[in-house]
Amino acid sequence: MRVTALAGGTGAAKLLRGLAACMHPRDLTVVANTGDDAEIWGLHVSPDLDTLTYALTGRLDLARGWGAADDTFHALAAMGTLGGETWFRLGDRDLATHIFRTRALRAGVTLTGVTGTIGRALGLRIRLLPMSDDPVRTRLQTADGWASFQDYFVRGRARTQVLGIEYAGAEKATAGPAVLDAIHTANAIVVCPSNPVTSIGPILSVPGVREALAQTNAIVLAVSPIVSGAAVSGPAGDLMRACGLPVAPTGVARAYTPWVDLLVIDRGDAGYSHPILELGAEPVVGDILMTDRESEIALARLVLASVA
Ligand code: FO1
Repeated sequence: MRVTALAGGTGAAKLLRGLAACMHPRDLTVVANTGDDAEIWGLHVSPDLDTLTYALTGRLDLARGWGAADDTFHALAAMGTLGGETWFRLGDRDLATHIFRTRALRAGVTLTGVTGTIGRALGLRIRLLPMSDDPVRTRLQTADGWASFQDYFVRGRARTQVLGIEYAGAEKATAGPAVLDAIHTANAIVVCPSNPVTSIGPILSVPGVREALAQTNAIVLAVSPIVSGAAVSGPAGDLMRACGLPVAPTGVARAYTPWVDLLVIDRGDAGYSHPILELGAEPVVGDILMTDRESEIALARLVLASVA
């Protein structure tokens, strides 16, 4: 079975680790969010691409959920001594990835191309595709004006109330060269339990992606990132509220209708099954919290059994 997943960073990485353990990695394509990408110290940082690459090659710092394991922060400290910016913590090992990517982009290589090169060098066995080679940037409107995602999330610690969201550049962007084909030719599409607004939303904003999801013959399954009325991690709850979506599995269903076929929800949220059906998706009830490798694999098995 060929599976194409839509993914953000940390939450997605857990399910993808499970899927990669349950199927031939060659049959797994991941379309990743690049709406969080930022320029830090003049370098192109792609947090979700790197989180997924590190997680699927055993290099992720599991405690933080981002950056490389066993990293040090000597360059960051030196930057601080110089009076440079240190609010976005780039580790020393991680820095090599950003320098390598930035040099390739400046030499004219596409983001898809350099993501493939980095993945091959690190032993990544699945196919990882940025959603677009063009800049699409998630921006959040607060009382102080518009902020980039990393300004809101890391610098501002996601504490400011969000009034609006935009995906700047989306209308002019083209989907990555293999992205639409990966949606059309898959047997199943898996929307990872990522933030519907700032992780999956940017992917959906790329022209052609929603249409491909609506037209594909693949069965489309999403896993809810909301359990018991709150996001499993991160600011998904606040951001869904800001978009007028209920912070509940029904809010996730609303974000993904009319193209989602199945929505996997937590056992404790089984009471939402009927409203989900009314929204046009079929609920699948299971244990969806991934706290260790076994639960990642168990959820991956449930996902694969549901789409089979
Ligand atoms: N998240 C933080 O909360 N603080 C950081 O200093 C930080 C640095 C960082 C460096 C590289 C990288 O790839 C990710 C990093 N993140 C950091 C994570 C991050 O930006 C977000 O988790 C994602 O954008 C959300 O998917």
